Amino acid sequence: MTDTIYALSSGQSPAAVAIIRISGPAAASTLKALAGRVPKSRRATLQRLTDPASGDVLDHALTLWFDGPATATGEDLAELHLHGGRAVVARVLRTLAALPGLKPAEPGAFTRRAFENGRIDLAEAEGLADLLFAETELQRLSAIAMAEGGLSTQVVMWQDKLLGLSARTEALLDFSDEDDVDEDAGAATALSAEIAAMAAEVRAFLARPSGERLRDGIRVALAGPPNVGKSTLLNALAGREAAIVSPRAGTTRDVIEVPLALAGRPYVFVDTAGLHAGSGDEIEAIGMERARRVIAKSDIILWLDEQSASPAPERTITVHARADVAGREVAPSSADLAVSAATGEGMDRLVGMLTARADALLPRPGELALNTRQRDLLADCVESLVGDADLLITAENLRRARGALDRLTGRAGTEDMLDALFGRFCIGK
Ligand SMILES: Nc1nc2c(ncn2[C@@H]2O[C@H](COP(=O)(O)OP(=O)(O)OP(=O)(O)O)[C@@H](O)[C@H]2O)c(=O)[nH]1
Ligand SMILES: [Mg+2]
Repeated sequence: MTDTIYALSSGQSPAAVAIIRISGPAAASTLKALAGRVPKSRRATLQRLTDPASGDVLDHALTLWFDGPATATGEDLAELHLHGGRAVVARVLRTLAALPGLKPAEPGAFTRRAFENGRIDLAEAEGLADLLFAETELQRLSAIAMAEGGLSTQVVMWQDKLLGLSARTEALLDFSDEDDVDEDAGAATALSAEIAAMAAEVRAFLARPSGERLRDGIRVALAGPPNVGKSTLLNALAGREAAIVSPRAGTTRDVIEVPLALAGRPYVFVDTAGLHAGSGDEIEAIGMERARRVIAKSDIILWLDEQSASPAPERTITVHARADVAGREVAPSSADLAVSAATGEGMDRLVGMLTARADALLPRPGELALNTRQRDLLADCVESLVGDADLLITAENLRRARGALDRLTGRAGTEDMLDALFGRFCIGK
């Protein structure tokens, strides 16, 4: 028998309203114990909640009752909309803890139950998780596409197609006509062509920008020689003193990461130690080594040096910094733009250039973006989508491709169905 779980589902108190959710078989008896009766399903009801042990009044709350299984968790579900004071919430949680069959929910337990009860699949659960952590509008749009089942719908279509291809392979195997080898070979070739077409379709989906950049931010390195204004530029972009700035060369030694949204795009700016040829001291050498690693891993490099070329020109915006300083008013042609963190000159243009580069790396608004897990499984699927002259091998390849798609949604539906289907009878026999 499953436990009934409960948790504060709204933000931290104090707040105007606090929502406690209760999901599981004892949700109805819990509501009855607290409010005297279970209100009408799906109708907000004002009820007086009391502690059944002491008779103390807990709160006058709006209660909601959803009878399962057509609920968010797939179970009976109750919501208590309490006054959001700390003591109110603490006392109600304590009262719930004392009731039989109830236990506090682990993180994600409500969503987990929704998955286990078939209300959502894995890809949708991942979308929900992203939605909760979305900080920019772009992240929200992509997460909602995933949570609404955008990827799942696509996967179901591929699963259907694969099932059809599998069934045809099995049929060819069973009906293979030893007298007409040519006809069999022709059918196998046609099948292979269709499998290749499907592989191309999945591969095209894989070519989309990844969801990680959208979720974690585009990594932008601030790099170049010492004392050119890297940290000052970071602070100007961030609008706060994130990094120490000083007239001394070699001020920044370690790597400083600052997550930042600019023009609605998520970034992580990474300030680095100035690079120079001199030996310097040991700590400086370590700092430079770290800077090189940051540069290697960055999506975009803001290279604050027009004398030397960036180590990765294709990912670089060359910045002529400190453009307000006497003698630096004119940017050399090697620079993409001139900026001054002191006067703000060129800052809008810099953000514009970053936005253009970011948009090439990020999914379009509302476009589905795959995370690493989904990407790996789709890659497995593509790898298995190969037709072979030996139909037994083709059948096995298709089975593996189906397995990858099943793992993507966390549902082994098609595999179960095929086992049942092909286990019961054999075509042609
Ligand atoms: N006038 C003017 N001075 C600037 C500007 N940007 C930076 N500076 C000055 O240049 C000096 C070096 O700036 P930093 O931001 O510390 O340079 P950095 O590249 O981070 O230096 P390291 O960390 O030592 O490699 C400081 O004295 C800053 O005040 C600017 O846009 N205008
Ligand atoms: Mg610095």
